[in-house]
Parts: sequence; structure tokens; C-alpha cells
Amino acid sequence: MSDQFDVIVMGAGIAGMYQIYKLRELGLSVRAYETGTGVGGTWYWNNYPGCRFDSESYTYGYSWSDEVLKEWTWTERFAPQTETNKYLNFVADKFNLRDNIQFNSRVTKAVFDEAHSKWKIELEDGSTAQATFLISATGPLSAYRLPNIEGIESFQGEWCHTARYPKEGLANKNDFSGKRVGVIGTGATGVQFIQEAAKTADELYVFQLAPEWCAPLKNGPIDNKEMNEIRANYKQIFAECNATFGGFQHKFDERSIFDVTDEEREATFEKLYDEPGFGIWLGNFADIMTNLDANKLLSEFIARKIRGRVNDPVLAEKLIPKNHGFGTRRVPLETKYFECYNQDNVHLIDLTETPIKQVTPTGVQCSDKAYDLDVIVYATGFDAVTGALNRIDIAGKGGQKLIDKWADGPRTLLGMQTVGFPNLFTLVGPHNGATFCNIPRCIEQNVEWVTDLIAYMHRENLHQIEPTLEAEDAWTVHVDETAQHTLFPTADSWFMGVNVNNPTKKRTFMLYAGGAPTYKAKCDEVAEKGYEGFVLS
Ligand code: NA7
Repeated sequence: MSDQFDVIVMGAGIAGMYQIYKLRELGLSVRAYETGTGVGGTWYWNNYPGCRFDSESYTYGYSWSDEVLKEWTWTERFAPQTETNKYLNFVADKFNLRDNIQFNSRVTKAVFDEAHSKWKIELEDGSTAQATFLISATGPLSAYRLPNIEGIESFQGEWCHTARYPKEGLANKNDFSGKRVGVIGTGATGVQFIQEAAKTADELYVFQLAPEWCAPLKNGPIDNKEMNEIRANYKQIFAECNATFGGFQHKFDERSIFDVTDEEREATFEKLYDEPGFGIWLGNFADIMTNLDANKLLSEFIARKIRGRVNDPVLAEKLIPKNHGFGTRRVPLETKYFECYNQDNVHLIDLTETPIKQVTPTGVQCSDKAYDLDVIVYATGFDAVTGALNRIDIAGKGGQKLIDKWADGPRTLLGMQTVGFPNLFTLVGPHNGATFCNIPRCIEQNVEWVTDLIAYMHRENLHQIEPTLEAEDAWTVHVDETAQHTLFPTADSWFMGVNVNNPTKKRTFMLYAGGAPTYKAKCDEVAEKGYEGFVLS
């Protein structure tokens, strides 16, 4: 006999934790299954040195508990992973969330039992459970991917993917003195790791397939006085975040870049480059994200900055992206990243010139030479957005597999549900506004919308919900059309479902580019109209 619940939640990260809390408020029985041994999701797994927020800490925490807002102290503008992990454990303790979480438990299979309108799930150890509703909170960037390079397992030094970084650290508790370290991957994660490892490694070899447009993070401490001001202003801070495209306090300048003088444009760029966080991206002229010429002006500005920060002009050119514009892929925020390349111990290997042939027992063999290494860190990213769902064998009505249904790209209504999979909700899933957001801000919207819906179904004595094909088609077209108004489709990125290590994945926009307020308004409108576009029975 399997365990029975009203709701099963897959994952106990930021979304799963809040979902448990909200469902318990409704008096429902809820069980979350979590692969890790603790809460926190991203902030549990990604404990590589240098890992920290690119979101302002105080805009990232949960907004729904006055007690937590009052009691928690952020010590840095962009908190390190250790602090965020502590914060999420503090929340879990405070609300006894662990009572509803089974750790060390990977869901491997989920099958919809049409006769009883129940989801039956199976765990890696073969045990089973069932529930009326199944909610995925598996995270858009949790299914990590090692590169398709021969010989990874043969390496005799220490190695790992950044999303499975050992809790005890590598080398001497992450002091890389005396070590030759190789890093493969230069996205947001690689950049954070490189600038940290460069401080201690004897030699640091960065194997770069393509550079990213990085911009300064400008981190700093938050003292007691500032923290008290933040506490007093939380309401205002969250209201500002909820009114912006990306759920940050950074707000696009609605003027066109072409409406200002060259001097004013440069002054704006300079100011934003000098300020903390994503302002240079999400606080810039809005047309940098929609107009190629506008984007080119910003890209040229950032390129000049990189040239000014890297001493060797040939090396500087290798660190400047040439195949996409600024902000069309996720912008890594950095602290003295470019200056690392002025150090004698840091070496850039441009894989477009000398590709990796294989990993050997002693290091990395490129087309021109072998690099002997003691440590290799793979910062090679994730099978983004759909990856975690695709790794679970999910079967809906008629035995249809979710992975098959989405083989040509996701099809959803509001990024919350998909036809043929009743009572399955995908928090922060594909086509969902939360997936392209200062995530907790939009997670709260997702969780509250799903919770209200489940409460409505209980009140109305309804047991099953699924989108209509027509509504799903309309949302899927809308997602695509909205993306076409932006420059995102001009770049290959995880936003577009592109991963060099998964060439069969269809190139299609995975997020929702209409902005957080528009997405919320659309969700609210559907609810106000009695969940228009969904069939309830
Ligand atoms: P990303 O942004 O997907 O970056 C992965 C990096 O790894 C990127 O530079 C890739 O190059 C590189 N990569 C992937 N496969 C290979 C192989 N086979 N050889 C060499 N280099 C490779 O992942 P991150 O973890 O940095 O960031 C993910 C998100 O987490 C980020 O957007 C934030 O939101 C937080 P490529 O891009 O394919 O040229």
C-alpha cells in the first residue's frame, strides 16, 4: 500500500518550501520528496567557492512572513551561498517544514491513474506514494550536465561539476595553493568560481568555448543601520520588485536610446556600470533588449570596458563576445573577473582555436598540447528548464510521456499545466513568468496562484483540472510571439533551450518574455474568469 496525500511536491528548494507552507495552511496533507539531504535546492547543491546571489539579498528573501523579515539579517548586498543556505534552513526550522519533507528521495516515475484521478509516484528505492495533485518544484537549473568529452571519469585528480561540489571542498578546503586547477565553462557559475580560485591556485587554466558579457557585481557589506532601513522599507521594496519586468528593483528606462544625446547615453552607461547588480542590463534603456542597433551601442561600451581592464589586447579580444549582443544571454556579474587574466597564474585556453580532445588520467588534452592538472571543475551548466522534469518518467493520460509531448518544445498554459497531464502543476516551469525573474518574487506568485486554485477546487468539490488544447495552443503561440519582440532568439543560450552537450534538444524559447507584471496579470485574469482555458471536473 503506498502512502497517500492530497498533494505531492517534487523538490524542497525555494518553491517547494513555500508550497508546503501554503498547502498546510489549507489543511491539506502534503509530502515533498527531495533528492538532497537538506532544504534549499540550488542553494543546497551549488556550494562551490564564489557562489553567491546576483540578486540584491533583501529582494531575494521570502516576503510572506513578517517574522522572518524582522528576524533575518542579510550581511552582504549579494549574499554568499553559505548565508542563503543558512537563511533557507532558518525558514525551514521556523515553520517545521521538514515534517513534510522526505529527504534522500529522488522521484523517478510519476504516472496518472485515470480511473482514480490520482498521481502515483515512484522513488529511486522503489517505494511509492499517491496524491490528487502533483506539483513540480524541481527548479529550472537543477539537472546539471557534464560535457560530452571523452575520458572524464579517467582523470585521477579531484574533479566535479559545480552543482555537485563536495561539501568538504576540493584541494585543502578550497585553498588551491600548490595546485594546478582547470575550469571548463565560463557562464555565470564559471565566472564566480574562476575569480575565487584565481586567488589561491598555483596555476588556473580556463578552458573557454565562448566568452560571456560580464558586468561588475559591486558587492558590499550591509551594516546594522542599513539592515534596519531595509526592514523598515520591505513593503516598498517588494512592491517595487513586483512592478518591474524582472522582479528586481532595477527598472528599464522607457526612453529610447536614440532619444538621448551621445553624451547622455555614455553617462547613463557609465553610471549603471558603476552601480551594484543588474542595473546595466535591466535598468538600461529598454530598447537594448529589442533593437539590434541599440544593443550594439551597449555591447560596444562593455567591450571598451573589457579592453580597459585586461592588459593584453589579444587576450582582451578573446574575452569579448563576438556572436551575440549584451544581455541576450544571462549576464554573469563579476568581481575583478577580467583582472584575473592580468595575473601570471591565470591562463585562458580558447577552445575555438584548440578544442579539447579528451580528458586523460593526468589532465586535459587539447588539439595542440596537454595540460597537467590536479583539479578539474566543470562549470558546464544545466539541461535547463525542462531537464529536471525530463529526468523523471512522467506519464499522463493514455500513457503519454511528458518528454515525448515536449520533444519539439514545451506546450503549456501559463507555464503551469499541459494538456494530457491533469492535476500536474509545473512551478517555475517552461513558459512560466517565474522562470525569467528574480526567482523568489515570482515563485511566490506561482505558489499562491496554484494554492488558490486548489482551494477553489476544494470549495467547489472539483477533483480534476487540465487545460483545453485551444488555450494551450494560444499560450504557446503567445510565448513565442512575445520572445520574437525581443533579441533573445538572436543568441544560442539556455533561454533558447540550447546546450552544446544536448544537441538534440529543440531550439525554442523556454521562458516567458512578457515580464513579471504582465504574466501575473494574465494568471489573475484567468482565475477571475473561473479558470478560463482550463477544464475542471
Ligand atoms: P551556463 O550559463 O549554461 O554556462 C555553461 C558554460 O559551460 C558555458 O560557458 C558553456 O559554453 C560551457 N560549456 C558547456 N559545455 C562545454 C563543453 N563541452 N566544453 C567547453 N565548455 C562547455 O551555466 P552556469 O552554471 O554558468 O549558469 C547557469 C545559470 O545559473 C545562470 O544563467 C544563472 O542564472 C545561474 P557555451 O555557452 O555553450 O559556449
